[in-house]
Amino acid sequence: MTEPWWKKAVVYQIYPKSFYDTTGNGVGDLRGIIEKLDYLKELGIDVAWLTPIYESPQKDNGYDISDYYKIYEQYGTMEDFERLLSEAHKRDIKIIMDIVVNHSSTEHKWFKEAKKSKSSLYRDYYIWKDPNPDGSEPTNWESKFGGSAWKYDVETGQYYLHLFDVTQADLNWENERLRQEVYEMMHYWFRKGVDGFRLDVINLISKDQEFPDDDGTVPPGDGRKFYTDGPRVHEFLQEMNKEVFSQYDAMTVGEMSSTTIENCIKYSNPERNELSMTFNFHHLKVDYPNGEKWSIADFNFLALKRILSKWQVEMHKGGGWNALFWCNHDQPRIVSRYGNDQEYHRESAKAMATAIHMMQGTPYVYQGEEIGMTNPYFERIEDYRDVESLNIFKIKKAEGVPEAEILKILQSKSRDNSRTPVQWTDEKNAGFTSGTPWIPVARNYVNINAENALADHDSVFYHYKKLISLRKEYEIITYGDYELLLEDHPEIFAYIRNGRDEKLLVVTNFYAKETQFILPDTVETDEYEANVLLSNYDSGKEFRNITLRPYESIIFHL
Ligand code: TEU
Repeated sequence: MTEPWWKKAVVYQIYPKSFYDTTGNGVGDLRGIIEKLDYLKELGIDVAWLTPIYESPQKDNGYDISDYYKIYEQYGTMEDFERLLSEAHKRDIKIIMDIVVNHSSTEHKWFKEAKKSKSSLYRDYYIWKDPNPDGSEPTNWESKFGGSAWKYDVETGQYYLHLFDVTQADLNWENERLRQEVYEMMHYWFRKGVDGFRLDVINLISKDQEFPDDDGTVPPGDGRKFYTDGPRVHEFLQEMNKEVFSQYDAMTVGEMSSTTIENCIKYSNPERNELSMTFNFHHLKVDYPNGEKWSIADFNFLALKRILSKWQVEMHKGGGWNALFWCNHDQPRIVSRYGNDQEYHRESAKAMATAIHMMQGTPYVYQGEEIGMTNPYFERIEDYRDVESLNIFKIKKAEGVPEAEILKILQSKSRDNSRTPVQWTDEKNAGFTSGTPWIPVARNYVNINAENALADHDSVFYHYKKLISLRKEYEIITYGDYELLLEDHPEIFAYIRNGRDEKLLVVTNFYAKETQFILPDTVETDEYEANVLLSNYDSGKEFRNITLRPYESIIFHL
């Protein structure tokens, strides 16, 4: 059986709002993406994932969809989208769309109809519950954006569920008609020629119909809610695969909020006919002390290595497939988070990339990551746009937390850290727009921008380009098994990828100080010199005992 095309693909995530604006309205658009397709081709990526571009009131920047069949007017027209698809395909770049079917916007016609009356044909497309006898919310569930997950509707005297913002009403997947509407919509986009979907919080769509209170038994550790990976989630995904995905040569990736390895093996093992692969976030919570995102803490390096390695080994063993990533539109920039965005900016940006790109799975590059874009370090709450960040600011302020302290936390953890405009040039607004950008540009765009990167062959850009090309050249990156080395070393992340008659030794110093790498005796090799496939310094061929410079990262081929 031929292997699916996406096992060797590298995906580039585009957050259209911040990618490139061609109209001067300060918001990125589809024509802007078309203009940058040659840049993406130069990088060598195979797939572009567009975060939601559908009609939306933009309360959550498009993750609140009010019409699944229309393009958000500030991004352009359906003709623009069809041209984008055609121009991307001409360059052998596939396009996957972001689909949000755990919830819709409360501006969606389904919800507007549902809200009118309990007997509405659309009422059961959503989750409505009577108040408790004392008038309180049906359960003690909390929204992931803070506050209760229930909103009372005076007109019909019931609450509706919203696991995210109050304007994002959860859809009722128990309703078969709703499910068929979703499948028909997916066919619509496949018939247009899209190559797959990223499915937003898809492991939340099945709720326990008893609607039990959260009794706190689920450890708070990683923000896991007991409504995660619900009772019928695999059944629904197998139905979705049978009704839709199985009819196309599609790539599908599920965003799995606070899930488990066992579930991700089930979601992505091809024998189960659910999804191609899964995003999990455990490696991006090692700077959440006691699972608390809204705090400031150094990342736990040993936990990071342990988690990434556990997922590599278990998913390989279970026949699952990982999406590999450091960044996305919800996460801070990795060079500011686990790297060093000051003295060792370039070395650490390259080191982070190498560490994750040589693993087994499909790598994702988030817009701007390929040039080492950093967090913007906003100093005023007025610069923030993210609904989650603004909600948290209000909640913490009401708790009496000093504003300066909240701003420090947002500088570290806000989703806006990754949503500032892509830095194309050192011109005004980083060449992103001729107007006023919807969110401020990070001040370091004068040095960190794509134009400079393309002109500098030692830039982060060309390091990513090389990593992407290595994946095409060396089968071992796709199929080799994985073994963590030096598990307890306080600075070094080292692993081996074992092929039939070859090895890849990937060694990274995660800190700004020299450290000694000594190859463990457990690694069987007769070689004393290795080929260096890629390094962020001028590393030599010696690999058994080497002094690693700050953030030195080397790929040895044995
Ligand atoms: O994210 C799911 C989600 O929970 C993340 O937003 C993140 O875990 C959250 O910030 C917790 O701190 C998806 C989308 O990626 C995100 O942009 C949307 O806001 C969210 O779903 C709702 O659609």
